[in-house]
Amino acid sequence: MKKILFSTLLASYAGLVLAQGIAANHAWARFSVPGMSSSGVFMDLDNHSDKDDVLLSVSSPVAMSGEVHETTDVDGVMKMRPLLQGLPLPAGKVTQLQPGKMHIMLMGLKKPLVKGTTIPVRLTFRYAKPLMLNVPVSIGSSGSDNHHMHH
Ligand SMILES: [Cu+2]
Repeated sequence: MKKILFSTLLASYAGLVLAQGIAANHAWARFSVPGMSSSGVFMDLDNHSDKDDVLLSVSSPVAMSGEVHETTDVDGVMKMRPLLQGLPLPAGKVTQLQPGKMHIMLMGLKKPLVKGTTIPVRLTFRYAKPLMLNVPVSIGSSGSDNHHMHH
């Protein structure tokens, strides 16, 4: 829990972006090093409309594709798998994308994500207008979150 709060603090300057009922707060992307093919993007998605929505797809010019993942514990090993139906965003609720939980994965990175830079990320919803975010790249928490994750 402490780690997650720290990550949120690091990313807090990402600010608030509104688009027809969905706001993305505290967005950040985990830095990557050469050779890493994927990295995570985390944020709070606030659906302050009165209609349930779904995050359908994610894309960024820095990656071949984007996926929404959930993390499950399979016999003590954390595994990630894509949410093929998209990520439900219940009306009036904040849905948190966090390391070790649900998250966005940028797959097939075209270049390393460099700390201190920002990357464009586009979110497409079932009802709300697409969101274009400039997501800051950060080291996040200790970096240990990913050690037990396997695709
Ligand atoms: Cu993942």
